[in-house]
Amino acid sequence: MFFLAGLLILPVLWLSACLHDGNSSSYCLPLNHTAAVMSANNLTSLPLSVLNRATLLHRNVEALRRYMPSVPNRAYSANPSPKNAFTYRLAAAAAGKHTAPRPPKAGQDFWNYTSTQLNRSPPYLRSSKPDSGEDAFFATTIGGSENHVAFGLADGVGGWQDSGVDPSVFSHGLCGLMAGTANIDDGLEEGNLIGPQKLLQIAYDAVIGNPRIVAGGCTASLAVASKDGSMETANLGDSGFIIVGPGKVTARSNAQTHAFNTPYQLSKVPAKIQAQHAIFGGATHFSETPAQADVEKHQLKHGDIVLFATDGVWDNLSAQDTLTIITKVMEEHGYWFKSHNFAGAETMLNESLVKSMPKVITGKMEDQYLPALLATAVMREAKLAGLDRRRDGPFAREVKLHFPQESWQGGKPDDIAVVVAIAVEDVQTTDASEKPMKAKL
Ligand SMILES: *[C@@H]1O[C@H](CO)[C@@H](O)[C@H](O)[C@H]1NC(C)=O
Ligand SMILES: *[C@@H]1O[C@H](CO)[C@@H](O)[C@H](O)[C@H]1NC(C)=O
Ligand SMILES: *[C@@H]1O[C@H](CO)[C@@H](O)[C@H](O)[C@H]1NC(C)=O
Ligand SMILES: *[C@@H]1O[C@H](CO)[C@@H](O)[C@H](O)[C@H]1NC(C)=O
Ligand SMILES: CC(=O)N[C@H]1CO[C@H](CO)[C@@H](O)[C@@H]1O
Repeated sequence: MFFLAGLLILPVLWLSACLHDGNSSSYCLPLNHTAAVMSANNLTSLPLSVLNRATLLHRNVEALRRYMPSVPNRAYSANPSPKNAFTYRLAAAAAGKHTAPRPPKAGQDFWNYTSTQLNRSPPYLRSSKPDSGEDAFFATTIGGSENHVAFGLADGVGGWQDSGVDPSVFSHGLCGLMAGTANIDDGLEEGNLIGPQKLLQIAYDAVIGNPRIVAGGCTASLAVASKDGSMETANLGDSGFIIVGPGKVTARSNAQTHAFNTPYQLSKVPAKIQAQHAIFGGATHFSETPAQADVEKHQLKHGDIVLFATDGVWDNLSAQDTLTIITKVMEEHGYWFKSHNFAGAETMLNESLVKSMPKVITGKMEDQYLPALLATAVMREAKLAGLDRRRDGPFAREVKLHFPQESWQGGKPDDIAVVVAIAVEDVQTTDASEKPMKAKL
């Protein structure tokens, strides 16, 4: 995987290799993005000749970079001006609808990720079925850049079970493909950051084209956040996100629904099922496309928290409930504090504490890693709210509104997934890549 990423960084030279050596079409394979994603999942399926050729090219380009720096001016400036740049700390937490509440355990109930950790293996975070049920999630750097991340989630549409289809295959497949696609994306080299809608489209096309994913559907909600703290989101259906600054929710997504409990959804309806429905009638399968996702741009500030969750959370917790949970964690650990010692005082961010969050996660830190603390706290509260039949969550209120004859008291049992990203703005001195160059000059 790592190797292939290196190979894909240089599309221009790769293309020229394609042209010069012309006749072997297999040389050009990685240029096709869909094909590249598929082969990234199975490196051994790339012909040996391609791999050897790629190694050679990769080495030559490294050599070129070293001896022919494209921006020589910066190397001469005695004191390059420091720039601020964002990096990201992330975590996911999940609970299947049938798992009883339990103390959260790393690798089972929550997973951590940073954009700043080198040589991680596996290179990106993605959900697998037994841990999160039909809800799926992912988090990854974009093309290995510590300043750019993509993350989000998808909620498998449960109704597919009636057709004998496992709804988790679609949602986990989609998230895995988004993670893999973003992780090897080479656009940054040319200054083109892939957007969340494009990422969703590529993964969706791959799911539709994948014969192993027979049918299914899911909602999708994701973001791409970058070096300058700008973030673009794409949201389709009733999963969604909030952005939280010290003491307040600064933005939230809108749910897209056709009707009560029927979210916008991506789906794959096999011809056989379509024909059956045409003849015998039956469930209507809604089928939106990534083009119908809500796309928004947001500017993050140092310490901002972006929290994505599936409807297993939003049916149970309002944005305000979620803020209360977040506030408790942030204050308990000293990340937020009250500006003065009186009630109603403004909430402030401990900027240096946020900056000191670990860049590399080791086993011992997991319990205190802030994004994981936040994700697990929200996941657990949603789970408990769901189990608490006396609590009237948003879902229960909606049921009462639409079906007053139902004596519904609690939430509906559902899978839960939460993804948290914290933006960390830090002074960047010089690029690491400039160091060897300076040494030579
Ligand atoms: C890219 O690869 C995919 C999968 O192999 C294939 O379906 C598609 O036609 C290819 N596209 C181009 C432009 O070659
Ligand atoms: C990878 O590709 C090889 C060769 O085509 C095949 O034998 C193997 O089963 C594939 N593995 C997976 C996990 O798809
Ligand atoms: C921020 O946190 C650090 C480390 O816990 C602490 O030493 C410092 O006093 C805090 N700053 C403020 C303004 O609370
Ligand atoms: C909250 O979601 C949980 C999990 O989906 C579900 O079990 C519960 O019923 C929901 N709770 C409420 C109050 O909606
Ligand atoms: C349980 C878990 O997810 N642990 C991971 C935390 O992050 C480090 C660094 O990415 C991984 O090595 C651990 O496996």
